[in-house]
Amino acid sequence: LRVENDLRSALQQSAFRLHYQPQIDAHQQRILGAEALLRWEHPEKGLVSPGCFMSVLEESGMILEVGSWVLEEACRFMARLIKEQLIDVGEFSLSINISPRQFRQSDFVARVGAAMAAHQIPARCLQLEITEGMVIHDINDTVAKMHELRSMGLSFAIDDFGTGYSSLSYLKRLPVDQLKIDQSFVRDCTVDSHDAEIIRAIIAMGRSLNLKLVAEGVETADQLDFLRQQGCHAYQGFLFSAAVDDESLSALLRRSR
Ligand code: G
Ligand code: G
Ligand code: MN
Ligand code: NA
Repeated sequence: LRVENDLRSALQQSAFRLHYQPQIDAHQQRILGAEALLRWEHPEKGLVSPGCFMSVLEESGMILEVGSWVLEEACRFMARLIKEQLIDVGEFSLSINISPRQFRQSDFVARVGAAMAAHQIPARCLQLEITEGMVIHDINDTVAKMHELRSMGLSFAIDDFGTGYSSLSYLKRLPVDQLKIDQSFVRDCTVDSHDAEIIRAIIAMGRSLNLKLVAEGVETADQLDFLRQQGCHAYQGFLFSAAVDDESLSALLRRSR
């Protein structure tokens, strides 16, 4: 309850920030996009990551307001990247995490459309990250909304892939473009044959469904080598960069042009 109240003040006082983690082509050092990651600038604790408060936002319903802010802020930033010609439209996409409750809002599709229109950004610049857990609530509604958003031009990634209740039949029905291999499998993939096999299986399955594969939490060149050999397309992780603020991402993009 204490945290809930603190989060409400944070909303009122505009204490939320978005940081951005670059997504890199596994075969060449090229920035393909970035994932927007929420941060709370806490007066005493400094920057707080959502691991500590996402469940409170979700359970209290505050995620609807915070999620709207994230969408708005991400679109605003994307518009700036386009205006400053730091990216090429069609070659860079910004990924936004969407919580189950947010996705279930009846007017979610319209909200996304309105945010893009307000900032005049093309839909193909945006990707939405959803989790496998989202699907079990109501697969028909989820699939219908995904088709609508995709017909507008947005793309979808399944986040934390491999950690949820993924079944092949669900995956086949979902209009997704990308699977994000969870960092729990990447961490020990060069030393643990079990994790290596799971990654091989995810990549083989994803490729056979024509999906793009993005590995998360890549920290070492050995991990990247392994992933590349297995056919992974792109990665995020400390090896290239942690999530950074808007100015730092702009600087990274400027340097890479
Ligand atoms: O940045 P960090 O690794 O601490 O993020 C922890 C988790 O919080 C991530 O797995 C991510 O999916 C989730 N998350 C981060 N930002 C957002 C956001 O803007 N909205 C939602 N719904 N989840 C987020
Ligand atoms: O969306 P998701 O819940 O997967 O968010 C990824 C989280 O992992 C973020 O909180 C981010 O800060 C963190 N992260 C990003 N890159 C790395 C990395 O290379 N190693 C580790 N340990 N964590 C990372
Ligand atoms: Mn994510
Ligand atoms: Na993830």
